[in-house]
Amino acid sequence: SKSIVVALAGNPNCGKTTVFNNLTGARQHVGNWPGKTVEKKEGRFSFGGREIQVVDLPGAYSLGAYSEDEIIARDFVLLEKPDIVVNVLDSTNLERNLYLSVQMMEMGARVVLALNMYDEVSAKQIKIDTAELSKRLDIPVIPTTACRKEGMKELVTAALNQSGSNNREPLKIDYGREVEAELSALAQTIKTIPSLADKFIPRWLAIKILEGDQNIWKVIGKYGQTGQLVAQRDASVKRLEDKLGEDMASLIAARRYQFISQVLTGIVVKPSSQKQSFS
Ligand code: GDP
Ligand code: K
Ligand code: MG
Repeated sequence: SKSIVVALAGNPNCGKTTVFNNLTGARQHVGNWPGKTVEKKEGRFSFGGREIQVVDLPGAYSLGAYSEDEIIARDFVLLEKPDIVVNVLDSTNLERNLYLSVQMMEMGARVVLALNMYDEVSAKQIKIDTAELSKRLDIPVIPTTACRKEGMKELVTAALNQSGSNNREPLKIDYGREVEAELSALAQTIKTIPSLADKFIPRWLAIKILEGDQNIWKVIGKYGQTGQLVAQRDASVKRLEDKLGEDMASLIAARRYQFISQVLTGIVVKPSSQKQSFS
């Protein structure tokens, strides 16, 4: 059977390469991303009779087109469609790290969360209800301490289980009534362009277009005509910005953070809230 492709994604310095090294050991190949100077690390390992190919993606805080690293990470998940994205997070900073996660979930990727740096969470006596987080996001959440090789087996097991599951529904964040109406209309147009609708989640593409991600037009241009979409987008943005008085990129980012904040409510318990008395 063909090997399973696992992409490691996450913010810079969250422990992706440490996880990559733990999994692949000496079975690594280091090269460059095609046409880029950014290093590409690939490796292989087998687990439970399955052959797994791992790609260590460049660090990214978001999937906008703010850096070459983000574009490489986004294009790999979007266009190469790995079977699984193992999203490595710094558990001490979940709010910020989940910003990337929710975008990959909106894109329709099959995501497994590795809550890495879990040793630091434990050392600070912080408690994270990983089971509840998993339930709320409807994806596996595995605590890991990659520098001690802890949680690796559980992580790979969760990834393999997910790779065999049915296609998942992309995450839907509620962007508010007015934005949702324009998103539906844009997604509707995208659905009439088969070369785009076959390749991308229409709603995700509509969000990127409304966000004003300039790089996305290059991606779209490879698969379909952009003329009609550009005109519709301009009209949509004008209507929304007149009505809401806020630029779309800021509004969409704020809604994502609001969603994350709701998801994390009651999940992370810091020791300051467990008062002690020494009298
Ligand atoms: P990357 O930028 O995401 O590839 O992160 P690296 O794998 O290069 O790790 C960044 C730093 O974090 C290195 O110094 C690692 O040794 C360290 N690190 C990785 N995993 C853990 C962990 O679970 N706990 C702690 N405390 N440090 C870790
Ligand atoms: K690093
Ligand atoms: Mg790295």
